[in-house]
Amino acid sequence: MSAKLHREKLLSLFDENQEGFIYLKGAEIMYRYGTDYEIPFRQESNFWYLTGVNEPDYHALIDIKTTEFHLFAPARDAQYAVWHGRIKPDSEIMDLYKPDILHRDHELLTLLNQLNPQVIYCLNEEQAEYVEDLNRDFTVETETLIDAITYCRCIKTDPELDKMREAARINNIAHIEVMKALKTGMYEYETKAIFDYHQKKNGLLRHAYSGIHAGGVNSAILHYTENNQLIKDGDLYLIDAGYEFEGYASDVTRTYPANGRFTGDQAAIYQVVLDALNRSIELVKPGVRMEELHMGACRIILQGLKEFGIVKGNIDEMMENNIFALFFPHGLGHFLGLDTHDVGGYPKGVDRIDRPGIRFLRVRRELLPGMVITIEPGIYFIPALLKPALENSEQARFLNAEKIEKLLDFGGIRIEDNLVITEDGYENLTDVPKEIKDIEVLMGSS
Ligand SMILES: [Mn+2]
Repeated sequence: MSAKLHREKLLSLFDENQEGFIYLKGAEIMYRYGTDYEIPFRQESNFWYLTGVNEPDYHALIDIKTTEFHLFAPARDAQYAVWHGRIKPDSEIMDLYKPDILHRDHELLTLLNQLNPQVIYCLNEEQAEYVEDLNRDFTVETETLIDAITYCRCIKTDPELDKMREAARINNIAHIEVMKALKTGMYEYETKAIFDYHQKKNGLLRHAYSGIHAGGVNSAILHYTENNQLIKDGDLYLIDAGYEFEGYASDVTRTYPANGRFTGDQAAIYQVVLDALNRSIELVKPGVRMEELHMGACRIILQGLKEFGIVKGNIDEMMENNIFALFFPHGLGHFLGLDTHDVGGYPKGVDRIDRPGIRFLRVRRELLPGMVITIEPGIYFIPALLKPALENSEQARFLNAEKIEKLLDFGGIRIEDNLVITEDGYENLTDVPKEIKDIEVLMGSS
C-alpha cells in the first residue's frame, strides 16, 4: 500500500512529540455549470497520495503522534444505488484502503470534538474553513501541511516510480502507433482518436492533460487544444499527449512530418531541437539545476539557428539580448507525477527568474534522486513574437529577416522525454523514435 508509505513519509517530517491531526477533504463530483452533467471524477492529488482513495466525498484524519489513519466514507442510501450502482460494503472499503478506523462522514464532527486536537493541519484555506465551520473553537493551521506534502511528492517512492514506468510504457506504445498510422489528409482529431484508442486498449482510461495534436502552423501554438484541422502534405505534426496510470502521468511530445519525410528545412531545424534535447539529457544527474539546463539548451538552440542562417552575430551577445526566447519561449521542463505539472518546482523563497522564456520554467532547483522531470526543448516560428522582433532594432540586428519571413508558416518543433533522476544520472522512461532516420523508417518513407 503506497498510501501508507506516503503517510509514514509525511509524518516523519513532524517532530516526534508533535500533537495534532492532519485533516484532508477528498474531492467531490463537479458538475457542468448549472446542470446535472457529472464531470468525470478524479481525486485531488494530495488526497489520493495519502489515502489511496479515488472516489468522491471521502474525508481523512491522521493522528500525527500515533499515526492512526481515520477514513470517513460517505453515507450512501438506496437511492444512490439506483443511480450509481452497488454501494461498497465496509469490509470492501477496509480491504481497499486499510484505514485503522473507518467512519461515516457525518461522524467527523463528533470524533473531532472527542479528540479535541491542539491543532488541525489543513491543506489550504478552503479545507480549513470547512473544519472551522464544523466548530469555531478548533485551531487550524494551513502553512505546514502543504509544504510537507509537496516536499514528499517531489521525491518519488519506489511504488510511485513503478506506476510512472507503467504510464510511460503504455504512452510509448500509443505514440508509436500514431507515428505509424499518420497520413496526410487526416484530421487532427483522427490522430487523437488513434492515440486515445491505444491508451484505452491498454487499460489507461484517463488523459493526464488535454493533449495537443497539431498539424502545420498549429504546431507553433504552445497550448493548442482545438485538434480539429486537416493535416496537409508538407505539414509538421506535433503530438504532446499522455495518459495517467493510477493517477501518475506520462507527458511525451514528438514532432514529425505528416507525409513521413522531413524536408531540408524541417530536418535542419528538427536536428537543432534534438541536439538540445539529447545534450540536455546527457547532463541530467543529481546536483544539476534545471535553470542551468534551460540556459544550456538556449545556447544550443541559438548555435543551431545560427548555423542554419536564421540568426546572426555573437552567441554571448544573443544570449544577453534574450534572442533564444523568440524561438524557444517556454521552460525546458517540469516535475511529473500525480499532476502533469507536478508540485514543488519552486521551494519556499525561490522566485521565478524575470527574463523572457525562462520565466516560464516550472522547476528552479537542484535535481535529486527520485525526482521525475520532463526535458522538452522546442523551436517555434510564432508570428506574434517574431514580427515585432523584426521591427525592434535591438533584436532585429540578430535576425535574418528574409529567412524568418519565409518560415512564418513553418510551425514549431518540440521533443519531450520523461526522466527519473537516479543516484548517478537518469533513467529515460520515454522510448519513442526521435532520430530523423528512425522516424522515417517507422513511417515507411525510407
Ligand atoms: Mn511537458
